Amino acid sequence: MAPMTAPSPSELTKSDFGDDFTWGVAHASYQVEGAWDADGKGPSIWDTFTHKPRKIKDGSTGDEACDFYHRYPEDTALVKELGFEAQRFSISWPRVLPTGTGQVNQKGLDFYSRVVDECLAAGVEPWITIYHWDLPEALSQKGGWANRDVIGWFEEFVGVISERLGDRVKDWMVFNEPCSFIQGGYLSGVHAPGVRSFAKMLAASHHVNLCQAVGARVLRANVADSNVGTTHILTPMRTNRDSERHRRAAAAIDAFANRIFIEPNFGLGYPTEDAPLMQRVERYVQGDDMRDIVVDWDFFGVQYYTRVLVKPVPIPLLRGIPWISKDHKNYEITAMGWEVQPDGLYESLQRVHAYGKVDRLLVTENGVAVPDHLVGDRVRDPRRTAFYQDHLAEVLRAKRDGVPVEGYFCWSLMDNFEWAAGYVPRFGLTYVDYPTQRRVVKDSGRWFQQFLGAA
Ligand code: IFM
Repeated sequence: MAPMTAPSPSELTKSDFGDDFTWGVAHASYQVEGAWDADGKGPSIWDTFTHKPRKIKDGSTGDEACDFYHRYPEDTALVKELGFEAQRFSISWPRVLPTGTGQVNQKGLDFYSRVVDECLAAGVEPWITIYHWDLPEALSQKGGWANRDVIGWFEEFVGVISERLGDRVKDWMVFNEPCSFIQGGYLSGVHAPGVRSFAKMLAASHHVNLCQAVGARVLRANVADSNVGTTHILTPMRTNRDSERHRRAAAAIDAFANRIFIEPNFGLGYPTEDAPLMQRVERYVQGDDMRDIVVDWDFFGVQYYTRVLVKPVPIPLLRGIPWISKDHKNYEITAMGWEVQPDGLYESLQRVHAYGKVDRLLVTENGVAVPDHLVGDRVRDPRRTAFYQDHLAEVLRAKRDGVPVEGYFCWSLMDNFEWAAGYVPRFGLTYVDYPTQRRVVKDSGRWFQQFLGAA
């Protein structure tokens, strides 16, 4: 069947997506919770990283963030008010296990139990991400994701969380975007823990891939009727020249950014053919790893923000791995400097579907940062509304072309701490006035409220 063209974005209706489609919002512990040292929480790598000078663009930290730790009832009510039926949040590992293993911090665990109860009482499904980047500092001191012992540490963490929350939470994602926290944390060093090492990046990649399988196994053992998936950012790679050199550059960066974190769990091994340097990952592969790494996901979470244009530029740190450039001339640019290319979402969904390894896909993050201004009690953000409409049209096109997409989560419910970029980029459907912590629903949030039939 020939692919359909995207439906007209402004004419979309909720019913186009079907009754079983899950509509949700997403956020993550370090980006929203604040309370960085409250009630027995241990430090995470992001606490350490942000407390160092010059790591974050605006010099900020997540110490207070959106104060979700105290405001989760109000924020959960907002999820409901806007018409979403699911709230995706993550667990801060050191809030629950302050030094990463051993002694459990009951107050930390109780907090997540209260968030779950709050969701259920509001009629909002809690969707939990086990790990969204805030490793306990104590474990980082021992090498973090680059130390193979992380497999046992992670197994313990997933066990503690799932035993406590698995009676009420059925929908789980093991990781959020391994590519981002491994490449950012161990290769470029722009994210915590700020390491720059090709070898450690490879070791950490393999360990995370093994932890995907360990996490899925523990969740399935502890949670009756579990729905277990994971999430990956998909970044389609483009070239602007039809040369063999450009094609090989795009294939190599695609292998490092996308395939290295997806294909081992699908039982396809590491994509070393397109990226010969990746063969060095074999140094970290032991015994039955490549058998144990395989996961039969209940669902696969696609996260999509932009596509990139690849240029074959050798960078010494990356030892010849081609890196990327942008083609800003032709596209609208977001506050993150990313090009707006909705059809890249269609392409990413099709790509995952084409592996033939997962029966159900969800878009577990998609959204945009644009410069927002609070004027009185209103934030007019037509560019964000248009972004969502255009991307939803691509989701629907994929669905109509046979991709089993079953849900869509906006990034994000509210403005929050955007990692190395601090608080300047605002991704929320809700504006956060950080000095007062007041929430103001933006026009895009009101659009969703209407679209979802909650206005
Ligand atoms: O804010 C992040 C999120 O933590 C992971 N996915 C991308 C978002 C926007 O950069």
